[in-house]
Amino acid sequence: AVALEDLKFTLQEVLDTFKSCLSEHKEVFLEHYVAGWRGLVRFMNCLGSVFSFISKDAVNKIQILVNHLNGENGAHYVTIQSMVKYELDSQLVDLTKRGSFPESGCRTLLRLHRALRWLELFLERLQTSTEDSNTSVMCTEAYNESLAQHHTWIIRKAAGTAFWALPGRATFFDVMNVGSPEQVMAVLGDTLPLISEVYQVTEDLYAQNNILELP
Ligand code: 1PX
Repeated sequence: AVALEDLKFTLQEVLDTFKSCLSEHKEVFLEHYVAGWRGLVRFMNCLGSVFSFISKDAVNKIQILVNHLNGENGAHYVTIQSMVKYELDSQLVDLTKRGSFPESGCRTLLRLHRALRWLELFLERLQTSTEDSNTSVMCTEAYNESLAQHHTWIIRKAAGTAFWALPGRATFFDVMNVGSPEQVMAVLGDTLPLISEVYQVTEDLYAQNNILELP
């Protein structure tokens, strides 16, 4: 019962944090972005231990960003926009090959940003799915269209194997604990546009600064 209440709280929190991510001038608050990811990771942890190698990497990247936020230059990390400007102006980013700044905010956030695209594609599929749709297939397709293109063969193999351990659609909806399938659809309908917008704003920012391929 405790776990289920946690989940309910978590999914509501995910929804709320992605809502609060964007400022009125379409800046993305790093604190809320990171909080959104925390919620997603908590949800993923409830799906089983086969996903722990994925959540470990996500947690690691979240922590790097939190350290920047809480560090002495934290004021530059309030929004993704200010972070990019600060790190590029101060030459704190490895642009072509890995070197002195393996933990730059820019390259770290880029990994989560790419994963957000996976999430967008997966949730889109979930939203248009029917009772007999297969979550593993939806997850694999979303992955192949997004993150896979940035992963090595070994990671793709490991991820592909983990996807087959995903619970089926009905269980997946139960675990979300937001109510009937209709209510799940409503939550998805609420969340997806926000996630898409946060994704697009970040994507445009990275494209404008020519940093979509950071090593
Ligand atoms: C309502 C549905 C919610 C579902 C929530 C699921 C949250 C998923 C969170 C996934 C976060 C993954 C971050 C991956 C970042 C990454 O690409 N890292 C790689 C590159 O990093 P590097 O520092 O070396 O440049 C790194 O090599 C990654 C290793 C771990 C494997 C990553 C596989 C990603 C699969 C994503 C799909 C998650 C499926 C969860 C099932 C629901």
